[in-house]
Amino acid sequence: MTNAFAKDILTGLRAEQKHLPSKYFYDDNGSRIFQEIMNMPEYYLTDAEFEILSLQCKSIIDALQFSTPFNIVELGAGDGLKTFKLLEYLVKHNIEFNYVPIDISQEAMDMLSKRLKERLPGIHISPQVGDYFEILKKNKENDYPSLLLFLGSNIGNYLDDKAIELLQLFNNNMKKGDKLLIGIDLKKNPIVIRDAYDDKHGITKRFNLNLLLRINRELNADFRIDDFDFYCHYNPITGEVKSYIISLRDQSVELKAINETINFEYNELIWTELSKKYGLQEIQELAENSNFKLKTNFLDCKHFFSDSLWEKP
Ligand code: AVJ
Repeated sequence: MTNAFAKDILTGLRAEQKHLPSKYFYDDNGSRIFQEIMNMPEYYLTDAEFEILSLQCKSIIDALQFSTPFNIVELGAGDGLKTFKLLEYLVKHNIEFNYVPIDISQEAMDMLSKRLKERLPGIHISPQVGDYFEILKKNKENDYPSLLLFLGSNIGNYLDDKAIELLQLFNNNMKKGDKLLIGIDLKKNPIVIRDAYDDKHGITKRFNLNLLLRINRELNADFRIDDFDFYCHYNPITGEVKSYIISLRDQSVELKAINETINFEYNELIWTELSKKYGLQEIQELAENSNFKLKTNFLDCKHFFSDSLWEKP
């Protein structure tokens, strides 16, 4: 097989229970649709985390108990808007730090450093494009302490075992006393959660179906978008939002670039995403299971979201 994308898509579509990895949502179109999602009033996660980082930046920085200077390493920085208030606080109070945003998109990193240098003159910023762990490994050799940021509830996309595996990898690439601030969406009234993912304007549906358009383009496939729909379900007991694409007909799709045909039954599902919600007790367990010590959960006023501060002991 030529590339990882083709391989992952084919593995998912050939499985008994079809599935597609949500990480492939984010091509240029998908990233734009995700911006639309973040702007929806129903998608409370963005506002909740923005509130925490705006109103509690002093408490968060005090809780680090770092000597200066220190590093702030952000995994998947994107447009960096979430972090702005935190960075602004540090610059305004002349606290010395180096900001290291990491993302897979060179374009996003160029935009981010340009905008930050304009809005926060004097900021030290060293953007990095590429593999998280390569960059974290290098950062471990750095003499100064580091705060890792893994925001936006991105951890919610990982099944339990995978989440622990990822967090242990972060842990292995940190120094004793380094901190991780991790954004985690909390269990809450299930209606609120359902409305955030099953929005009535169909933006989340477009976000999911865009993955089929990406497969059409990159693997020369012939998915007919109108013959598929979107379904998602929140289970308030497990905290799992699961998203699916439904085949509205018995049909077959050709992936011409790799010479494959996939058959879909009437009403067959393709699982596309997990967005897990946690209780506070589960956050404690997640921290322990990945060898961290939980210091503080910083919650928004509605208690919808936590930016949880963990230490490597
Ligand atoms: C970017 C993974 C945090 O799961 O809430 C938004 C992506 N999916 N609406 C999430 C998403 C559907 C989002 N994360």
